[in-house]
Order: sequence, then C-alpha cells, then structure tokens
Amino acid sequence: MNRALSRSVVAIAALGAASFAQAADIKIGVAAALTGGAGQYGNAIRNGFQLAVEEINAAGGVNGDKIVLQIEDEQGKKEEAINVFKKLIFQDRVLMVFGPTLSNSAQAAHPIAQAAKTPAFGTSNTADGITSIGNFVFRNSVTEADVLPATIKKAVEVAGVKKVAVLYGNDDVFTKSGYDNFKKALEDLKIPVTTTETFAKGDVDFKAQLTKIKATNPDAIVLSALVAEGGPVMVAARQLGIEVPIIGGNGMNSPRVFELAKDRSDNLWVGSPWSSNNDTPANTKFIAAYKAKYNAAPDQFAAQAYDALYIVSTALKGVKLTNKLEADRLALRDALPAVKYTGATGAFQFAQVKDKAGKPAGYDAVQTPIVMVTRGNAYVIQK
Ligand code: 1QQ
Repeated sequence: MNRALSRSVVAIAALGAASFAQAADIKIGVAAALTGGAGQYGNAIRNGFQLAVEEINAAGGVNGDKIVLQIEDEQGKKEEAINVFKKLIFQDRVLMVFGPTLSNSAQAAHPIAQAAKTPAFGTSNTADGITSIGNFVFRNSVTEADVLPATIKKAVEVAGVKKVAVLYGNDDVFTKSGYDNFKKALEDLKIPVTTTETFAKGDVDFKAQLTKIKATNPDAIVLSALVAEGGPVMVAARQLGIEVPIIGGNGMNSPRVFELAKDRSDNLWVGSPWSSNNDTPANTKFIAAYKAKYNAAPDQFAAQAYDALYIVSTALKGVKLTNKLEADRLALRDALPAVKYTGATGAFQFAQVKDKAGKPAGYDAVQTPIVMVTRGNAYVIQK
C-alpha cells in the first residue's frame, strides 16, 4: 500500500468511528425555567426528565442508542426561551426540544422550532392555541380547556357552589387562557359571576381585589394564576376571612402552594391527570423511583416530564435514525402522533388540532383529569 492510500484508509476508518459514535447518542434538548418565579415548576420538570433518561438508558436506551439530555435554563422568560430554543436547535443541533415551562414562553419559542422543522414538545403548557402553531408542536400536558370544566363541575356538585367571583392574571398567556376557559365553563353551567378582578405578574398585594370580592359574597373564588402570585392570594383571602373554596387551574397544582400558603392552603380545588394517590403500577413505580433518587415527593410537573420522555423513546424505537438531522427530526415528528402510552399520568394518546386557518396543526394530549382538593398540605382526590 502506498503512503497516500494508507493515509486515506486511516482517514476513512476515523470517519467511520466518528459517525458510529455520533449515532450512539440521541441528543435531546430541554428548555426549562430553572430559576425565577416559575422555578418550582421547572425544577420538578428537570427532575422528571433526569429520572426517565436514567431508567431508559439503563434499560438499553433506544434500540441500543443512549439518550443524552441537554438541559438549559430559560428562566420563565419568553426572550430567554427564544434564545435557548435557537441555541439548542441551531448550535447544539438537538433532535428535538422539550419545553419551555410556561405557555407564555412556548407561544414565543415554538414558532422557531416549527420554522426549523424540529419537534417541540411541551410537558406543562396548558393555554389554548400552543399546538396550533404548527405540525411540529406537541404536548402531553392537558389543556385548561379540558381540565377546568371538570374542576368547576365537581365543585358545583360537591361544595354547592352557585355563584363565584373570578380573579386572574391579565398579562400572561396561561392565566389569560385559564380565565377564558373558566368564563366559558361558568357560562355553560349557568353559574353567575359576582365580580371579575385582575392582577399582574410580580404583584404581592391582593387586598383591594379580595376586599371587593368579599363584598359580593361568592360561594367560591375562581383563580387563574401561576403559583408565585396564587400562593399569596390564598393567604390574603384567608386573612380577610374569605373561607370559601378557591378553584384554580394548572398553575395552582404545585406543592409550592403549601410552602407559600402553609396553614392557609386548604380548600383549593384543581384538576390534573396525575395524582400522588393514584396507585396504578406505573405511578407507584414512578413515585418510588423519584423518592429514591431525590429524597422528595414528585409532583404533576415531574410526572408529565417523566412520561414525555417515555413517549418520545417509544416513538424513536420505531424510527431508523440516519444521523442526517433534518431527516431524523422529520422521522420523529412523523412517528410521534401514533404513540399510545400508559405511564405515571395514566393512559395517554395524542389528538391533532387545527391552526387558525383550520388546517391540521400540532398535537394535544387526550387524558382524563382527576379533581383534587387540598387538605393538610396535600392534594386529595375528590370523588
Ligand atoms: C402554562 C401552565 C403553567 C402552570 C406551567 C407551569 O400551565 O403556562 O401553560
């Protein structure tokens, strides 16, 4: 063998080794709010993903390939979510991106994934319209539109709620969408609204709104809030002597409520497909594994992230990855819609939604919500 030829043989061998090594890692991005007001949600989400990736890789990965998560902090801010999505998609060249944590950020960041033909998968976004962005957008979080009617209906049946006051954040995509869906659910059930009050992100004093609410003597307060504001709202309401049920959306389904509202956290009604009291085999296994790893109890956000990685790994098992990023992103997108999976959050499948023009777009979760009420710093299933 002459020298030039032997050199090229070495080069080809090196190339082969490099592409083999690349094929063995499936790089997946996670954009989560690890700091800031939404940090409680984002850290639970990161924990859920990290537990799932360990389990999946320990069980042989995806057809022998290991999943590697690249986790970035988007701080619960839409500008940061845009930056993180761009970095993960164009610089790190991940196969797909999970997140961001808030719908407010997803509405800003998901169009980037859609334009780059990269699957974006929300595990905690529940506002209307997120998956209408396009056919690369997925979520396994159940929408406010699906959950709130069930929560209100249960409170009407069990707690005899006949008229309610409404309080919501009017500067966030999720809290506004929660308000729209509460309003619709109340209209459908013919429940009159005594007054509608608003607040903004970062507010700490809710006395004016709650004093007005108290004067209208409602049977319940319907609250569309993220927990950073919703926790203090609960404290302020009870301090003013308002003891009626507080009916919340997804933002209030976080153990952070108990840290913020402490002994004033009872009688909060929420709905979710996940409950710590749900003792299915998949959930029992998840809760035990989570406690063993983190020495703390999981929440809904951890459970949804955990299931989401299993949903993606199920899809990937049917995909022949080529190491050509564009083709692989498309193949994953095409494989996801058919996945049916039963995990910590119960039986799951996707349903395609339409965009604003009525054309088929992204995919929402089909799952059954469970209604829960807080008692003694725990969410208890309300039968
Ligand atoms: C959204 C939500 C939040 C409560 C996520 C943490 O549901 O922003 O859509």
